[in-house]
Amino acid sequence: MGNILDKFKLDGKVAWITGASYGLGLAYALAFAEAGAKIVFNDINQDLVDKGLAAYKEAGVEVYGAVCDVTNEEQVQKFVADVKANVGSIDILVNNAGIIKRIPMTEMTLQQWNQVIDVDLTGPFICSKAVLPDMIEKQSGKIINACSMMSELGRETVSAYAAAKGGLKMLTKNICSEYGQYNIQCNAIGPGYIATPQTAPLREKQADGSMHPFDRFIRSKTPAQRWGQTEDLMGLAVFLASEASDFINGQVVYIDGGILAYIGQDPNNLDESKFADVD
Ligand code: NAP
Ligand code: GCO
Repeated sequence: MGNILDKFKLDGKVAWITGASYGLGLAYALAFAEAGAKIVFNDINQDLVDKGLAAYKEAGVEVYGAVCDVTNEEQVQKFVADVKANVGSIDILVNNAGIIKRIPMTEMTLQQWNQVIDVDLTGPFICSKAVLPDMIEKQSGKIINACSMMSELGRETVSAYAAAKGGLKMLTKNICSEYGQYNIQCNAIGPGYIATPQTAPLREKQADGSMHPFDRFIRSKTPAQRWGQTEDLMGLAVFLASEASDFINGQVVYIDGGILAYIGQDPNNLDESKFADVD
């Protein structure tokens, strides 16, 4: 047996990370590139794709990027065909693109509900369906879904998001069940509360300069007493994308600083002086 670290290498693999202009998707892509993969990404509009291209260029990573709405099957099929023609067939898919709408359920419109379900649950269905045929033909493939604390827990105002992420957990298990026979592994990353633009509203300082109540609350529910950083997730992403995880399938791996293991403490007991600014 060679060096065990060779099992974590992604050399020669084509990795597609959806919605990867910034945030967690960008972090996954940079980690995959460092592990040897060729990176392809999409985002919802050209401005975001350009933002992503600039970020990858600054990081010294050559990528293929294009506009593609993950809820539009025609755009997704074309994106996958263009990638196959220009880069190669996709070996690794990270269904990262996602949105959230924080609205009390009784005030949420059906359109708002459908928008979240379409991106966060139907999008991964569309993208996975587009890459599976080549993975089946190659008898090899990795699909990694972006689950969440809300794949296990509910909270006020995120009904559509929790329903989508709960459904995504089961889609992960079903892709495993249906395509594991072709040496295709479908797992999910379940991040805790990570400091990205998506969670920025939950960390904004109050007018008087004090912590956002939700910031204090989440720290009281997290043994690490901190928000996750995108860097915290990179190692797990590479692991799930590599041959090191070939016998792991249908799992959601939670990377949450201990939230799901901990009943939490009184937020008022927290020593705020210990907290470095998150971002
Ligand atoms: P983010 O900062 O909001 O980035 C999401 C990316 O997906 C954005 O570039 C977004 O574009 C793009 N996107 C949205 N709709 C799309 C569509 N229809 N087609 C293509 N791209 C689309 O989110 P994040 O915090 O990096 O999170 C990434 C994923 O991890 C999401 O699925 C999220 O639910 C999940 N997650 C995040 C956390 C966290 O604490 N941050 C924790 C658990 C799970 P726009 O800028 O136009 O929205
Ligand atoms: C929220 C947050 C969470 C995180 C993440 C937690 O409003 O509660 O946005 O949903 O994004 O999904 O794992």
